[in-house]
Amino acid sequence: MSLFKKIFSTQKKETLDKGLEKTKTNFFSKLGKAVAGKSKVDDDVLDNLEEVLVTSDVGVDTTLKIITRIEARVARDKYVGTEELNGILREEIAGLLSETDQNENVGLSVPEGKKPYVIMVVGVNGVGKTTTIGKLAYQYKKQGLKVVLGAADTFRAAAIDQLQVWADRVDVPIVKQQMGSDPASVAFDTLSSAVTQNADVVIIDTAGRLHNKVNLMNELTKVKRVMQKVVENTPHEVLLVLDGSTGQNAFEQAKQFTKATEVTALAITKLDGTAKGGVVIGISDQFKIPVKFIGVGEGIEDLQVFNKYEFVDSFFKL
Ligand SMILES: Nc1nc2c(ncn2[C@@H]2O[C@H](COP(=O)(O)OP(=O)(O)OP(=O)(O)O)[C@@H](O)[C@H]2O)c(=O)[nH]1
Ligand SMILES: [Mg+2]
Repeated sequence: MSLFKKIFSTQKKETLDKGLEKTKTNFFSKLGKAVAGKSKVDDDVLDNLEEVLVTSDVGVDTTLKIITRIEARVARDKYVGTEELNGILREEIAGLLSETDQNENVGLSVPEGKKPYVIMVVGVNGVGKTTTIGKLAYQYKKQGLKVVLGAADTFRAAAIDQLQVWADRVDVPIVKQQMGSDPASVAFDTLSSAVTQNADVVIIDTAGRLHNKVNLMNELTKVKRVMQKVVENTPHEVLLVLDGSTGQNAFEQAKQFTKATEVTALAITKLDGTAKGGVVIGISDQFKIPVKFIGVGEGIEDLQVFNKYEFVDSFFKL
């Protein structure tokens, strides 16, 4: 491994460790209480542990799977001391996630033969779509790729302005129209412009209002259909952004969106400053769609390619 890569990954790890601080403090203080006065992992401790996991936003179904694994282990090993619980939890959660169907994460690599590679970003309002697009554009540009942004969230003038701010910050071109214009038309223009400019990556921002879910989903379908008139089989990626700080709500949004429209990847934002980071474990376990990115801050560098093992490692590092 080159020195550069090493420095980068150490930094990445530190940011992740720091981002997960609140989640960890909360989780381990509850875990401490769950085993207080107990030397052995027994039914009481397992009951308490179940509560700790559920209240840490891991989700009921994933919690039950984890408890079942630990029960089996306790039955097998006869005596398991509570001081071992931490290590066991870590192993069993890593084991559980290794069984998920998700492909190994290819993160920021752009598949061959897809030029421009088109990513459509969806999600309800305020989850961090525009910010994630800015951070992604930065990462792709850093790799030497030519990026074009499309402001297809035409619902509010501010939405277009915000994307413009990111385009300026990253120094990449943006295609936009006035507020209220047809998002599909913006997407069409963006792809056409990207083709003309011989761009490598196109990222399309979309509106996320759910007050009329049917309309929103119809709109997304229309945007996709129009894109295909310019570049076939696009978008290549539909990235659903979820706000990790909303815990179980993020779960619900993932369920609703994946039912209503085709989603190919997930990004979970705002893991810094929340105690609900356990939701990443539940979402990784419950959805067949891979979590590709996590947001660990508001800065341009604060988007990480998600790696479930690194995540578990950070989570359990005291
Ligand atoms: N702490 C933190 N804040 C984030 C992160 N990602 C986004 N935010 C903040 O969340 C707020 C909303 O982000 P936006 O990117 O505007 O969200 P959006 O989904 O585009 O919102 P709408 O355009 O209103 O639908 C902003 O203040 C961002 O700075 C993150 O990973 N960590
Ligand atoms: Mg936005």
